[in-house]
This record gives sequence, C-alpha cells and structure tokens, in this order.
Amino acid sequence: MTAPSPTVSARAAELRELLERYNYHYYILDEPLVPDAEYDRLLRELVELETRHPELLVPDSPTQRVGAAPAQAFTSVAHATPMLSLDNAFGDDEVTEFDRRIRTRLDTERTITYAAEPKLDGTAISLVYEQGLLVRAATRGDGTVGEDVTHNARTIRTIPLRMQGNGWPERLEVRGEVFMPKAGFEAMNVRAREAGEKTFVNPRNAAAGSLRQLDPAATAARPLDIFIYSMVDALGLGLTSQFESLQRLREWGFRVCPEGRQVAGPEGCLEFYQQMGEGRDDLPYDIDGVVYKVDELMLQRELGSVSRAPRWAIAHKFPAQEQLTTVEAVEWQVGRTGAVTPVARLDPVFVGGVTVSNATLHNIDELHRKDVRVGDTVIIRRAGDVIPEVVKVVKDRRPARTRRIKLPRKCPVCRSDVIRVEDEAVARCSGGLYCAAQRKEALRHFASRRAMDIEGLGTKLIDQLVDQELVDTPADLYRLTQGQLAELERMAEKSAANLIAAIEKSGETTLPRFLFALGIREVGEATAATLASHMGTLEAIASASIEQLQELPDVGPIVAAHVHAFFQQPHNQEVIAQLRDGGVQWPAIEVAQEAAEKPLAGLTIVITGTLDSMTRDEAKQRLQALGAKVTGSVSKKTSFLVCGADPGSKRQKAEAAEVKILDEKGLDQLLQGDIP
Ligand code: 9MJ
Repeated sequence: MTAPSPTVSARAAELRELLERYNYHYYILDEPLVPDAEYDRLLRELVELETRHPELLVPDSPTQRVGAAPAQAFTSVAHATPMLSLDNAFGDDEVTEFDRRIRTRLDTERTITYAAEPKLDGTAISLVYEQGLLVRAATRGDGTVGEDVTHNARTIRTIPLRMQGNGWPERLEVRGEVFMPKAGFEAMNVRAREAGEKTFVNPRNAAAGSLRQLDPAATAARPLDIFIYSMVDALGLGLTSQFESLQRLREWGFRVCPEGRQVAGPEGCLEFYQQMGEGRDDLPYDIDGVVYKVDELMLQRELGSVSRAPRWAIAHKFPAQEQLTTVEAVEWQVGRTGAVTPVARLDPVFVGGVTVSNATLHNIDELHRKDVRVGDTVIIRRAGDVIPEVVKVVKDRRPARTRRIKLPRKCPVCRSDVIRVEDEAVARCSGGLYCAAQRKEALRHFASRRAMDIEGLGTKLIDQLVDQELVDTPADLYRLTQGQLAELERMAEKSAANLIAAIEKSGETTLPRFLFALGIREVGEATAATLASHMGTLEAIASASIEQLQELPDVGPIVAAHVHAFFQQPHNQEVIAQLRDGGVQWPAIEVAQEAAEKPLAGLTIVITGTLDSMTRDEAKQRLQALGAKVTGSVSKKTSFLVCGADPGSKRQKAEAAEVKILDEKGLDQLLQGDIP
C-alpha cells in the first residue's frame, strides 16, 4: 500500500463533495442532478480509492451510508431494524464472485438456493401493522432514520390498511418498493407536457416525489403501486425461507411481485437475469435489474450484514436506461403533417442496451422548458421501445457562451414559413406537399403495412425516389418503370422487378385501406373504416358536406372539417384520379344499413386457413359490412366456419361442435348476401 498522493486525496475530496451534493438533490429535493449510472460510477471510484488508501476514509464519507437524513417537513421515524440497501453486481463475473464469497463464508461446497426477484425501480418503504392494522409507513431515509409518510401511504390502494387471513403476529413490519407503473408515468408526463408543466425525470423519481408530498391528496392523485419484498423477523415467525415468507405475505393480503422464483446456484441466477432482461419491456413497471437473495433465512442470519448492505443479497443491474452525453446539434424534423419537431443530435452513448445518437425534444415549448443548448451535457433516457428523450440538462456542466435555441422561421427542408397556431404546442411547415419532407413522410405512410402495404418500399428508397425527382405524389409510384428503378444506387435488376410487382399488387386494395393511406389528418384506421362502411363509395365521401360527415358515428367537427378540406383540394382530387388511372381499385361495399336490415345480421362467422381470393382481413371486413359478427374462435354459437387451405385445429373444433363449414364458394355466396 502506498501513501496517497496529493492528487489522489484531492480526487477523493472532490468525489465526496460531488456525491454529497447529488445525494441531497436526489433524496431531499427529489430532483436528481445526474443519472444513477453516473452516481454509481463516482461512488465506485471513491470506494476503490478508499480501499487502496484506507487513510482517506472519513466517517462521513458517502460510501458509509445509504440515502440521506430525513427532511424537516416530516416526522422522523427510527428503524429498529436498519433498512439496508443492496450492493450491485454489473456483470456475470460479479454474480459468480458473490456466490463464491457466500459459500466461502458458509464454508460449504453445496449449491445455494437463491430467491430471485425483479428489482423494482421505485422508492423503499417500511409498513408496520399492529393487530393487523396499518399503523405506520416510513421511507428509508438514511437506513436508520426515515420519514413518517403514513398519511400518504394510506392513499395507495394496493397497501392493505388491514391484513387478511390469519396467523399473523401482534406486530409485523414489512418492507417493499413503492413505484409508478409505466402507463401512469407516461400519462402523467403527457398531461404535464400539454399543460406546459414540468415533467418527471423517470418513474422512480416520480414515485419518490409522490410519496413525499406534504398534502396526502396530492399523493392520492398519483398512480402509485407497491410490491412487498420482505418481512422483518420472518425467522422469529417460524418461517424458513425468503420464498416462503413471500408466500405468507401474499396470504396476508400484501401485493407481492409475481415474477419471483427460487433458483439454484449462480447459473440459475444468470438464467433468471436473462429471462427478466428479455421480458423487461413487456412488464407494466420499470425494473432496473434483478435481486438474488440467499433463500434460507438461517443462512441469511449466519451471513449477516456489512454497514450498508446485507451480505446475503445482491442486485444484478441491467444496462442503465439513463446516461450522460453531450448535445452536438439541435435539428428540426418535419413530419407528414408538417409538424416541426426538435431533435437533439448526440455524442453517441450506450443506453438501455443500444447506442443512441438522436433524442427527441418533443416540441419547442418542451425544448425551452428544459433549456437544452448545443454543447450541453444532458441526461438521456431510453426505456424499452420508447423513443430516446432528453430528460434534463446538467446545468453546472454547461460550457461558456451557449445560446438559447429558437424555433426556425423557415422550414429547414423547403424554406416555407413555419407557422405556430396560438395555444398549440406544435409548429408546422406551411409548405404542404411542396415540402419534400412532408412528401416523403406522406409516401412512407401511403406504402406502410396497414395502408397500401407496398413490400420493399422503405425509407431509404423513398428518399432516393423523391430526391431524384422520380416520385412526387403517391400516384407517381404506379407509373414507375423497372428501368427507372434499376438505375438507382444499390438497386439490382431483380429487386427492381420485385418492387414493380409489389406496387402493382398493392393496387388491389380496400376502400378503408385506401382512405387511411391518403393520410388525411385525424383519419386513422378506425375512422377510415367508418367512412367506408357508412358512405360506401369514395365519391360519396369526397362530396359529403361537413354536416353529413358529422352524422357518422365517432366523427366530430374536427375530423369532418379535415376530411372535407382534403377532398376540396384540386391537387388531392387530381392525385386520386391518377391513382385510379394507375390501377388502384377496391371491391364495392354495401352501405351500412341499420344493423337488423343487413343481409348477414345475426350470423357469427369464424374464418380460418388461407383464402385464394382475398386475405382473411379483407373477408372479415366485407362480412362485417354485411352485418355479420366475425370472431376468432369456434363455439356452439358459431353459424359458419369459413375454411381456406391449411385450416389447423379450428376445423376439428367446428366438426366436433357440428358447426357448418364453408369453402370459398360458400364465402362468395355469403358476400353476395345469400345464406347457404
Ligand atoms: C426491489 N427494489 O425490488 C430488495 N428490492 O431486499 C427487492 N429490494 C431488498 N428486494 C433487501 N426485490 C434490501 C432491499
């Protein structure tokens, strides 16, 4: 061991100061300054320095405690049994090492059983029950002294105010994690953004902040939930394992995470890690890793704890969903409807398991609220399949002489004026289809799977076609020749032929798909289907007045005005005429009549197998237009099973249930309105 050099002790002091400040903002102000990953990095650096040079260790080092002392606003609560935090493992090696350490300490070679649990990313809470009634809820605080948040905890519906079942002790303390499910978090942020208010940085922070509201009514308005993960003194209650105590907690009416499992040895742990990592995006709540706990409570007791964490547990973290990086530029993207959206170009950073080099800034108001500038160090968050976003600027790392970003006055693509309607967060390019960006987006939408479904016509190809002025409107697609395509860069003769064939095939469509493909504002698939089934023909829709359109179900004044305006535009009429000349067509539809008058009203039909003449989806839409109900599974109530090639098990089910089976001829007959 060498004596620390002045630079090493200076670095240790610097780290202590930084970590203290980050701690204060995180725990007391509920406003983290840097991502957890950055905090962890700095903490690790300090731990390493202190390990190499123990004389640098001071009693108040941030390495010596968890959390922070309680805020003044709440009554302090002493935890009779300290609320520990968990040590982290960042790689498989560290998990194997953890297991080895445990077996060494226990002096055993046998395989250890672990209770493996997802690690919820929320805020820890202790709940005390007396005679089965909730009497106190407290935050972790610094692990020894927390804050009394009983009033707030009572507003969380999944915290039982009274325990269920029987056999519980006179006094029971349980611990768990309060969290905000992803959906609730997203919804709160959408609302905040619309109201021009500050958004939450992440669900964990939202949960911690919500639990520490001074007014319980404010907590009650937040979508919070809880999972209980431990019972204090389970051993004293005669339980033998962590897994068993979770079972018991469930019986007593507590909400316990359903994903937890018993696994064998480090291999079992790593397998669990991988499974949870793969399923992480599909869970309704955020997890930032998994936790492994020695399952046997006797062994836990034998292993004991070090200052801040138990020796018998470890958190195996997933790749962080938040990281720091710098903004290299702010650019403006133009969408299909002309919406001009700011996008941050970033120094590429590995976050949430992928490398991210762009992040959305949503809109100009949001950009100004966060005051993001070129050169800023920012926190980037990428959770699941959500678009990466800039959550926050680390203000004290801002370089000198940066400038506030302004909304461009001209469209960056076509130089038309950018217009912002009062009270709307979105600014738009006024160039319409004159703007190449809007044209490209319109083409992308037109070709997309749920619209015209032109296979092989992707983003890059559309860019090329528009940039080389081969395609201007969707109608131009149907005039392309194989020769023109073959001249494009990276386009082989064969792919050119395939694309021509795909374009031609897309021309055989349905009216709802075509309407959707046109990209009329506010007309999604559902509205397109309503327009088609009630008006029957494109001509009828195009010539309908705003009042007539508004009579349709779910069509309000805004949608009606957009539809009307679209078909009034000579340019749009022209493109539609050209598309039809180019071969785009669809089967006629019977206009929706009152349900009971429709020819197939009252029939329930199931379609299975591959049909020759149309897709199942198309058959379904046409049958529905004639009043039939089309369902996915055969039952006694099914009137007909329409059976194409390779039908699978539905056919057997239909035979067993004595449901009449129709081939495509029978389907044709139904579509004529005849019931076979
Ligand atoms: C979370 N956060 O989900 C623990 N945790 O156990 C689980 N935290 C824990 N266990 C002992 N599942 C200390 C913290």
